[in-house]
Amino acid sequence: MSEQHYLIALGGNSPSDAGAPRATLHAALTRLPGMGARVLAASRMYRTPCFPAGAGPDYVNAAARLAFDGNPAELLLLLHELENRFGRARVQRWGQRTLDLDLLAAGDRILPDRETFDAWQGLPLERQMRDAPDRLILPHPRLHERGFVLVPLNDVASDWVHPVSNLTVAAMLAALPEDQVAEVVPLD
Ligand code: A4P
Ligand code: MG
Repeated sequence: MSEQHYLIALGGNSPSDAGAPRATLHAALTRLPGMGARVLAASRMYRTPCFPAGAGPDYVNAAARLAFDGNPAELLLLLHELENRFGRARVQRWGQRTLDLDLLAAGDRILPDRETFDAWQGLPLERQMRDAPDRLILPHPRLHERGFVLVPLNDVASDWVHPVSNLTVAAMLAALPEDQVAEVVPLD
């Protein structure tokens, strides 16, 4: 398979053996090339309040644009390997984590199909918090509604077009409530 372009999100809100979340995210980005994923662009690091509010410490979030010679499932496996390397324990869904790596998009592909994507995107909040998909959904069904995803993503892929809404990252970000954007604060 020829090289594909991917967008990923990075987040963490508890320390790993690499240090504080910011150091963990840096360490994860540094390891990607050795695993076959070239980092074409990496965003700034941001401090973001935990969502849902009060569920844990602030997060550090970032995003990156990657080139990878493999399919989305292969890249997700690699991301899970990295999560494991930095000691992520899946104790509670949406609980504290040392490193969360989400695949946001693979070009303009919709996976596994439009119907499944629509079902996950339309899920009410309490079901989102309870149920995790057992297969890869792309684009990530929540990316358009999260400041902690869109602000970093705008650093590296402001003109990427969402294949379902046809909106660019910049346009999705402009559609978010101002207070949600203001609470995403660059660390440097
Ligand atoms: N899966 C399906 N589609 C995808 C995809 N596009 N990317 C499957 C990654 N994984 C995908 O994910 C559960 C299952 O979803 C996986 O087995 C995979 O096959 P997970 O990473 O094990 O579980 P999770 O991290 O608890 O769920 P998820 O969906 O990644 O959680 P979210 O929605 O990312 O929420 N607040 C702030 N401020 N910043 C954050 O980064 N993150 C979360 C996690 C909550 N609050 C946050 C943040
Ligand atoms: Mg995840």
